[in-house]
Amino acid sequence: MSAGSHTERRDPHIDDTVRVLKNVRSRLLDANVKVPIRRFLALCDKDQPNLEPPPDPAKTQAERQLPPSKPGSSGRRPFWRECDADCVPDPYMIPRLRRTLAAATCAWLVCGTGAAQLPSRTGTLAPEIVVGKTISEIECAVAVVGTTIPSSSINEPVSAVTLSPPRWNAATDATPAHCAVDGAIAPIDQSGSAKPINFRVMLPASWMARAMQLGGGGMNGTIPNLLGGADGPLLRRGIATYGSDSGHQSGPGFAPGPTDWTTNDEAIKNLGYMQLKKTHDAAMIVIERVYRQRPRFTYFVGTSQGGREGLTVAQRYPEDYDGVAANVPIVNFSTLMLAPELIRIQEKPIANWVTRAKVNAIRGEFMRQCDALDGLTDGVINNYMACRARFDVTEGAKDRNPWEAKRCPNNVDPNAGDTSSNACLTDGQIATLKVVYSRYRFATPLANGVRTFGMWLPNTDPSGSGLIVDTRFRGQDGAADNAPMHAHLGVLGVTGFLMGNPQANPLDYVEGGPLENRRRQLSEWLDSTDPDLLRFGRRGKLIVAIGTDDTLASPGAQLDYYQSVVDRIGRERLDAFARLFVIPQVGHSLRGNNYSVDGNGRTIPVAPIPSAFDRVQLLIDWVERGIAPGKSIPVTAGDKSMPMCSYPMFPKYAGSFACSER
Ligand SMILES: [Ca+2]
Repeated sequence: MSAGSHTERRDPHIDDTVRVLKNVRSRLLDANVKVPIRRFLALCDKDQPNLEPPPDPAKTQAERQLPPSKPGSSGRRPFWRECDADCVPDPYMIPRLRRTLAAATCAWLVCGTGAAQLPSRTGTLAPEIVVGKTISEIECAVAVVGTTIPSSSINEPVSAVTLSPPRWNAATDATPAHCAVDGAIAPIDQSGSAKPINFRVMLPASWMARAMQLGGGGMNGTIPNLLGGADGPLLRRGIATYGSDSGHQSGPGFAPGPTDWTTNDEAIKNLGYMQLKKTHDAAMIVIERVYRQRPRFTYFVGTSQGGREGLTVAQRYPEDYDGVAANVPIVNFSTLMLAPELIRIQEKPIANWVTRAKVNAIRGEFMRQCDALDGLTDGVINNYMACRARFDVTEGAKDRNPWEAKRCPNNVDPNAGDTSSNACLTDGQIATLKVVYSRYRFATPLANGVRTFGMWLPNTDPSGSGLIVDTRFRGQDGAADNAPMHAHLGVLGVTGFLMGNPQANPLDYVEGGPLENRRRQLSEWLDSTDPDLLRFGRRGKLIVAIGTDDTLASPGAQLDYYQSVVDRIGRERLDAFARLFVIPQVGHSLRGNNYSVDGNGRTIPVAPIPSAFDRVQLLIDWVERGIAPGKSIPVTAGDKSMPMCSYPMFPKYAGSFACSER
């Protein structure tokens, strides 16, 4: 049979089946399992799913629309050998192939539960494999779970781990039956500002030997939604989930709680990284006590702060995870908390104040200069790299002014209240915008030798998350005597962590001043900027996605981190285990719209930008089935679809959208 006819018959479902089959076979060979597949068939036959009915012998070959057998063929074709190279199985083999897949899976289970443990790729013994294990209310009991975990079992310093009595939750329409176990990890520090880490483990009645640690959000302080939220019903996927409040407690709802923890170094280090390991180690023990084995596959999935935590575990604890998915990660946490203050400090002279009246003029200028850079004037800036290069004044010719076209005549604003796109900008306002849209250079390098913070990218939300405000704050020229102190989501990282006083004025910060040593210390604890992901890549798979119109996280810092990883380990090695996706013009929720005015100044209809994808399934497929996501994968909004491109590619238009580097 010619290679050409093989290619014509290629079918993605067959490819998937073959890939899984090869994976199972290779693991069986790794484990030195040489018992014939037929024997496992006999062992497991009664439990086998009926994957596909056998071909109807009454039908002629023509009726089955299959090509004729190879002349001289015995009818028993060695599809293994065919599948070792460029695998394209003969259609006659597919029922047999699928039956063998079921048998091989069965063999895998038999090995896992009985005679042997399968060695992992790294050469160490992996836990036993049991797929489809079930528990009931009987296992959800103090007698099984216990009341404590030895501190010596936790591989970061803790003084005690206590477990509350487990709670059994019967199945509802929304949630499958599961056991919930709460615990608390006590700090070493006995002072009042040191706090416990409260954690929870959710153990589904029907378990697929998977565990997933879920990251937090904002400044943390509450246990995340362990049912999965936007990532779908995780317990239904047979995943035991767990997570913690990260070692400090916010108030009811999302109200801020006590702030004394922000001056406690153990609490700050817990937030930064230690709680992730402590929670992981405690949860593994709870899982082992309940299911009597450790998970076969361990994951970390997080968004925003939780995305930073995902990068953190990949960098600090790479041996603990098979897969990490991190959406919109806060990469350079210590500086992200400071960055809004850097803008307000730049605006201390009243002449530098950019008011909200200028928002339409700013986004209109971004569109005018950047919309068409991707090949289509459609109100979406896809070519984020070229657009950033225009407005980041640390790139290109010295002293150039990307805002020249918007400069007020003679530096005098004739109508400061003009909110239209025609409004002009004074020199002081332009100086501030240069700070917001250019890399910020540190006085001295921070952790991992990072010298700059990427700030924000030119896009349609210049005032998002308080980047532009109409208030004068204490410490700024023109502020009233009773003016408020400037505050934002991460301000405690400046006042508490950095200045050691939650009541301090964050605008008193001085770059390169007396707080420099503390800045570097905090960066070591909090920033997930280590570009060397190779240790993680030996075992794990990583999927990251960011949006370029994100005003809460810093897309500039995220892109600079992506580039640092590429620089450190090279594109080819990175591609083997990581995807660093960028979705243009979506925000912190990875959702967004085209702008209502395109780069030519025409008003156009507004519609959502396609951005939806199932990261958990992508990750599971990659880790458990060896199916790598493409470097361009489709994302959707309703019935619209676009390619999502891995950095540094973007969706370029040439009759249709395709990922391109330039
Ligand atoms: Ca465009």
